[in-house]
Amino acid sequence: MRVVVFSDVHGNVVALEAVLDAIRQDAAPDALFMAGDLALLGPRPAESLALLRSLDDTRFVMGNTDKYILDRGVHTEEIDFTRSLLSIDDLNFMESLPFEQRLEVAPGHELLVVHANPRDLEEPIKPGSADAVIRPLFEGVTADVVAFGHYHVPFVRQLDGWLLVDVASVGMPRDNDQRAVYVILTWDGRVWHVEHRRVPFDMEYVARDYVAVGYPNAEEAAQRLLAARY
Ligand SMILES: [Mn+2]
Repeated sequence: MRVVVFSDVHGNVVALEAVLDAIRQDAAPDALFMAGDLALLGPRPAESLALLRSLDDTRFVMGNTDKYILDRGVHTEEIDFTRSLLSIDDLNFMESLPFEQRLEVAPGHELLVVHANPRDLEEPIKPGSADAVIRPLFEGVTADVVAFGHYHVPFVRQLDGWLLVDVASVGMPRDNDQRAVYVILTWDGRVWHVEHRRVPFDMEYVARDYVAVGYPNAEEAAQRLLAARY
C-alpha cells in the first residue's frame, strides 16, 4: 500500500503542477492526501484551487490559512487579495474541508493526516520541538503514523508510539532547498517506510509572477519565496 501526502501549496500552481506530474509518473499511489493551506500567500490562488478541486482522488484537510480566508472578520492585504480572486465554489470547497483524514491499512495500523498537529491548526511541530511540547498535542491519538505540513520543513521523527512525518510544502519550502516536496508512505504489511521526494520547479518564474499579478508587497513576497527559509 502506497500513500502519497502533499501539503501547503499556498497558491503556487507552478509547483503544484510539477508535483502532480511527479506523483503520476513516479509514485502511482493507492491513496492520495493533501494536508491543507491551499491558496494563501502565493500569486495564483484561483488557478491552484481549480487544479486542486479537479483531483477527485485526493482527500483534503483544512489548514490555518484556509480558515483565515473563510473568516470574514480577518483582513490583511494578502488575505483580501486572495479572497477577491476566489469564486463562491472555491470558498464552499474550502469550507467543506475536514480537520483530519484517516486511513486504516491493517488492524492497529492507521495513518492520520492533519495540517499542523492533531489538536489545532496553529501550533507547529518543528524538527527540534521538545518531546514534552509535542506529547500533549498527541494525547489520545491511536494512529501509528501522523502526517502533517504547516512548518514547511521535511522531517521524520519517532515519538513514543507515533511516527511523525512532516510532509513539508509544495509551494513554499523553508529548508534552504528551493524544490517542492511530497511524501510517499509505504505500508509493507509490517512497518511504514517514509520517503520525501523533491521536485524542481521554476521558482524564479513564480517570484516574478507576484509582480505580474499585482500581489500586495510583491517584491517582499518574491524574496521570501526565493529565500526558502525562515
Ligand atoms: Mn499552515
